[in-house]
Amino acid sequence: MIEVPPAEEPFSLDELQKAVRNHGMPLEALRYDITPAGLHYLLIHYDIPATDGAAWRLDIAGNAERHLTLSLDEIRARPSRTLAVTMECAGNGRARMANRVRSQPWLVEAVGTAEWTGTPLAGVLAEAGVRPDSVEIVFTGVDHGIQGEVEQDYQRSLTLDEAMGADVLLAWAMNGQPLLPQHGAPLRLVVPGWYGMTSVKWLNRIEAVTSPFQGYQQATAYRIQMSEDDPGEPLTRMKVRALMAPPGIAEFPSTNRLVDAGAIALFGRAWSGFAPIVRVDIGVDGDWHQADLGAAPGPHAWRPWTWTWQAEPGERVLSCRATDAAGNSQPLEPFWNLQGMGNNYVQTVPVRVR
Ligand SMILES: Nc1nc2c(c(=O)[nH]1)N[C@H]1C(S)=C(S)[C@@H](COP(=O)(O)O)O[C@H]1N2
Ligand SMILES: [Mo]
Repeated sequence: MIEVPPAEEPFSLDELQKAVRNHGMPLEALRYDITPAGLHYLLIHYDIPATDGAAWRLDIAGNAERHLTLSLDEIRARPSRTLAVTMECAGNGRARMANRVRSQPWLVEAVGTAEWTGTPLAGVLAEAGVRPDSVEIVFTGVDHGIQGEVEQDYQRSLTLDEAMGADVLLAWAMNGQPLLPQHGAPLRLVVPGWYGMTSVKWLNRIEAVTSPFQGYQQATAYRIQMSEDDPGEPLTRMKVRALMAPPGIAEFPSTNRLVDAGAIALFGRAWSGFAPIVRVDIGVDGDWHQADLGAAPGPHAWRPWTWTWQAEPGERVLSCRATDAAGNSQPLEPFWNLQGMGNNYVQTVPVRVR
């Protein structure tokens, strides 16, 4: 059952424990095209499992001509690609929602962009001879735990069409280094454009199935539901979003920012899993100005934006709002849904100008 705390309830120790284990990307790291691995956000449901690259095997089974068992060396010997991929947690933004669910309490930092190196999943599925009447491919990680009173391996599925996409990778490297334990060593799935839950870490089993997968992380979690009885809509691709690097200097331990009056070079990044970013607007106390866009480090990665603010003394609220080529833009307020998913509301940054 999903627990919904009342509106003004303070954060619980369970939420604090989740927040310290699963850190966000400090927003000053928006300066990097590719997020250094240690600054990339992290989301782990259960425990980081013990995996040993030498003993580890990947099984490919189910509705296929051949059952394959591959070692890490055999996978690394396959054709490889490196893609810059922006990844965001579907629960990003949850913490600002009134009546929030007790889960990972993200503000807005659950994002990062890494260069993932791996072999296209499609080649491995073809080698196994996945039969065309397969409707989905199920991915299983070795991590195991309990969620919603269901004991489970971490599992997600993709339709056969999505799984055969040329850019879906079985990745063994992040930013040119072997995967770190917390990011899924020795092998993970990377599904560009989708919210992070799809990119199964510590991957050790792939199975072709002939009916839609009904596992917990697919059928119960990661859905936009309005009540417990509402089956809801599944989260898939990342909704459009822009973020701003915090201007000026920080005031520890509050989140306040202090800047000197005059020209301030604001910058940040924007992404969407649906279409390229075509526009970012910067708000100053509710007046909007169009930012300049730079080049994304790749077709699946965020696009940088810049804008020069003539800061005048006083208390100001900055914001940024992205629009993609499909015409999607961000809402100004968080919207309530049971699990607090897909909350791509506009970020606001209070700043004191002196
Ligand atoms: N096996 C496994 N894979 C997983 C998870 C997990 O808990 N277990 N978390 C998922 C979620 S919800 C997200 S947002 C991404 C986070 O990837 P990262 O920690 O490398 O940033 O991993 C996904 N893959
Ligand atoms: Mo996530």
